[in-house]
Amino acid sequence: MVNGSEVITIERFIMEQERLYPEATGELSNLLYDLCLAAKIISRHVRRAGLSDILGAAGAVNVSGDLQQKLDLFANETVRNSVQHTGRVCVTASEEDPEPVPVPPGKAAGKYVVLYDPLDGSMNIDVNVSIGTIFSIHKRVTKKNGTAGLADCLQVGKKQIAAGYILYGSSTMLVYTTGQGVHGFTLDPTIGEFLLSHPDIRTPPVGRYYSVNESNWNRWTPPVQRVVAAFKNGEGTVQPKNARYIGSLVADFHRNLISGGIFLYPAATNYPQGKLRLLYEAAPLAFVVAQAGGRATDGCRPILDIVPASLHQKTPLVIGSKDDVAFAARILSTEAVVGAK
Ligand code: AHM
Ligand code: MG
Repeated sequence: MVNGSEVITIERFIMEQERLYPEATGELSNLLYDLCLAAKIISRHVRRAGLSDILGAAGAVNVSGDLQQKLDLFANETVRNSVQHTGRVCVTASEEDPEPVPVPPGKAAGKYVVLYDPLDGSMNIDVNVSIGTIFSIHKRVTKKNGTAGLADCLQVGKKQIAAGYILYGSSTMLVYTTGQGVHGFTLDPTIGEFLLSHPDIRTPPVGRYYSVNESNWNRWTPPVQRVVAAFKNGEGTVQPKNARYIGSLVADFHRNLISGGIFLYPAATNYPQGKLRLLYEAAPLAFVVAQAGGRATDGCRPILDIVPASLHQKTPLVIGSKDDVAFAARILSTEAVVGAK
């Protein structure tokens, strides 16, 4: 925790982590700083959202059919511009771009791939509720001398090099992992620095909360209904939990990460593959939660084991405290098989 004058900036923290790896070139550290810069710029805009003419829909519809908000577009460009011109990244892919965006010809292409959801929970922008940015970093897999593209983006979650999110909540926080635990930083707006506030986050094995959009009840399969009913009313060793649902994945996930809980966005008749996207929502948060001692599944497989087939692929998502996710996975995988017979 930050106390008195002993503050640890994110820059110092990342540098100290890097020193643990003599072979590190510093490129990943610099890429993380690039993302910090994007976070600060987006945060500044989010904080001024009610004051400037940036509220409301931009009028376009993205590849998932959502109405794009102006802040979504701003955040999308901001992240891309922050990482694409430094020679550390070869391609980016975002919820708001239909195709991967390689670094422009003539610019140096680096060894990293950045996938991101620029502004998650965007329907909450206009009502002043927490929103976030999610990012996932992979290493390039295509040859250095060609143009990077889709093949670099379609990588299994367990190959992520780093992942994290920025939460624009009552304060702005950046939480990330490089596979060495999960660390959280809070932006001090008076000095413009992210300061270490939550070192080595561990999520409780059993959560206090369950988070799901229960208005979808009649669209769920019986196994999903049984799981949600168990978290609501208790079943066997599962104690009843408190319900909390913000409708911004980052915010719901963050609360559950810190306090313990389970977030579910299962498949439903209106979302046969689930609603959330594998590459830039589910997989990065699955990496974070795994590093904090939690779990994530689509009901049958660990999220980190799913091999993506397309850029904007959706997945059912059950994520959070490990015992709660294990309970859900047990019912979802066995009852789904019984139901299919
Ligand atoms: P998006 O805002 O990036 O499109 O993300 C989708 C959001 C998630 O943040 C959230 O968990 C979910 O959609 C809420 O969906 P619903 O309104 O169906 O409960
Ligand atoms: Mg999203």
